[in-house]
Amino acid sequence: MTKEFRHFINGEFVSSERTFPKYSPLNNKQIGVIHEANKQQVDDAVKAARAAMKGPWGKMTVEQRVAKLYAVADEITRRFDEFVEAEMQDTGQTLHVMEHVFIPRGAANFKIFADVIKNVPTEAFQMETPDGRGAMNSAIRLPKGVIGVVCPWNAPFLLMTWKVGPALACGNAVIVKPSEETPATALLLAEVMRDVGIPAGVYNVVHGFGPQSTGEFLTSHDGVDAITFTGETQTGAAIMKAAADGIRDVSFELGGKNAGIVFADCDFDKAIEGIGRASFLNTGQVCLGTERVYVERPIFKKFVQALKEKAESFVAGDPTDPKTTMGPLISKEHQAKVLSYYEKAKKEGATIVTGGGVPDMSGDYADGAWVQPTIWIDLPESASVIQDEIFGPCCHIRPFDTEDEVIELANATEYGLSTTIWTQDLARAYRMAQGVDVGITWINSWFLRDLRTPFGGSKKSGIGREGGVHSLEFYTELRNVCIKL
Ligand code: NAD
Ligand code: 6OD
Repeated sequence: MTKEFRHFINGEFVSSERTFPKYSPLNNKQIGVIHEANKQQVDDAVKAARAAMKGPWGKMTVEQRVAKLYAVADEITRRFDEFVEAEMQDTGQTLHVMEHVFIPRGAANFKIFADVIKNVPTEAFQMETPDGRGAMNSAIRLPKGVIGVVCPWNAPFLLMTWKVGPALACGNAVIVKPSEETPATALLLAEVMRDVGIPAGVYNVVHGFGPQSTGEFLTSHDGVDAITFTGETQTGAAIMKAAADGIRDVSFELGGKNAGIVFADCDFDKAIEGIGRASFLNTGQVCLGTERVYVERPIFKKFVQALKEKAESFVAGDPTDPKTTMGPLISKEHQAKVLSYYEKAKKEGATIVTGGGVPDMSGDYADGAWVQPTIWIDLPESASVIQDEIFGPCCHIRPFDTEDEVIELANATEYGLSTTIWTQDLARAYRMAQGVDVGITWINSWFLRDLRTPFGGSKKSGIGREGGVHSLEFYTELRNVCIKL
């Protein structure tokens, strides 16, 4: 049955005249129709959000908001299987990653920020004044207003709620623009919001594309007070230009070309497991993933052989089958992009350790967006697969000899999102953490998340930090109140 993905504006599901098809990444068959919001509908959503800020939502106490966000989290958990199924259909990704990472994180994103807002202290200074009576100077936090939330397709529910959770906890209203590839879970969340009694207009969803479509209409709307965006660096630049009109604040989580660094003294099996996840989880479609691996020379050959075995152990297929460990890429278009890099690597002289093409998927899955997990060695650092973010299940591995050398290699990119470092020498690990220019350093781990910590990228990987109290910096306006005593 073909699904219809409509907008959610002012508490109602709304259609558009224009629609476009949604294809399954598993077999490229159409599974739905997505409505494309026009300027008027985006304007309706903005007006609804602005009205909600003046209505009951804007008047709620923190405690009442916190109770509502807990109810949202509990309702997501109650409808867990529906969220898993919807996200699996949109992305083709495995049951395991849905059940253990993406959907539980969606629920957690509401609880963690409800707890943060409940517990964050107010800053206050007692001042002396010439009359001896003094003044009390405090900083109060107010919601920023209407937030435009523009999302990617690679972990749709986790990444959307990572923004919607803190935005609502801080008392804002939101308009979410999901990726045109992944409309489903934003709408399930709309049902949840309605059912737990989040007032109409607080949470709105408008579907469509980016340029000259819904994304651009939203980010250039002067009724949107701030824009939070996760996606490609180039798109971030376009959104920043739109936000410049009206001097609106932006929070950006952008692309990456992250280095994995493995020293000879590492726990070898754990390093293989960790780099295997960092390079191949979610079919390599994780912004924090590792497409460049640097391995200390004494263990280089052994590492390449072991990571090859790891790559070849992935089982592609039906995502609902617990034995499946790798899904397809998001779309045929993205498959063509990733395969074009597989060709470039060949032309640039790579030795292909494993993969390099499309797996043999017979039957219903023959036309899906599948690619093989792929490992290359022997390329110069100037090669395009070492320079460009591919966003596929692939990595290049290169040997290194010294700490200084590997820091220089790791930093030779315009990105600065994350790194994963494997060594048993923690003094060295800390030196490395200071030397590699990234926002997030994992030592003997990867994608181990504590939602209270700052998350974000350096260089062209982002602007600002999200997580814990850091999210409050973006989602609230700090106001200084000075009381003369
Ligand atoms: P994308 O930039 O193509 O699209 C993201 C969203 O922006 C979509 O909703 C799209 O419709 C919208 N958009 C595109 N052009 C727009 C415009 N001109 N104005 C307004 N909206 C516009 O990214 P993607 O392909 O969906 O996602 C993959 C990218 O996201 C990768 O580069 C990845 O590294 C990055 N990413 C980063 C993080 C992080 O935390 N740093 C997390 C996940 C993904
Ligand atoms: O865990 C998170 O909070 C987060 N933003 C993850 C990003 C994953 C990118 O693909």
